[in-house]
Amino acid sequence: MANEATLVIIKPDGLKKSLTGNILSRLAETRLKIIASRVLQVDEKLAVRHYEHLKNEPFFPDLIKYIMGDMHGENRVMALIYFGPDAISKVRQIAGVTNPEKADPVSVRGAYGRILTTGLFENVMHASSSPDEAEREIKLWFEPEEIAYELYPYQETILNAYKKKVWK
Ligand code: DAT
Ligand code: MG
Repeated sequence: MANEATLVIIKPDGLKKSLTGNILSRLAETRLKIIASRVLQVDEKLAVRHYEHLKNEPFFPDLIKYIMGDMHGENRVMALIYFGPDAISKVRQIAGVTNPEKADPVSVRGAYGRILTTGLFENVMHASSSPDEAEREIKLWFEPEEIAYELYPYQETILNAYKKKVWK
């Protein structure tokens, strides 16, 4: 089994329902390593890029609102990278299938997800579904320096006019 990296996002409903501990405990069953984590607010640009493969779906506008936290008054998500043998399918197994009604009741989506009356699947967590998707998503959500492992090639560059926030 080859080592793989996969992106996990605990979505705003997961934070609102205080499920981060439960989900991380479930993911610990995989024996994979966490090699990055951050809590952040998702802006529209990141949301649209993350879900760009779904932009023609009727539920796309709701999906963007959902991941940005607009449906929960909760604009945080927790993003993590898990790494190890067969990481993608191990994490998808714990997550359960996309539709929470069809997901194994013991999976995270089966136990905690729901379907909104609009039809949107509110399914608590995201998990990458292929190595190519994982690489695309990880590069979208994390900088090389935020990952405690050299996953993909990077280069060093000097940015003179780079605006950076520093503590006062
Ligand atoms: P997954 O998150 O299992 O990889 P996906 O990438 O196809 O599934 O879709 C991303 C999210 O969009 C999914 O987690 C919930 C929502 N979604 C997908 N298909 C849907 C559908 N048919 N109806 C409502 N929401 C859907
Ligand atoms: Mg997907």
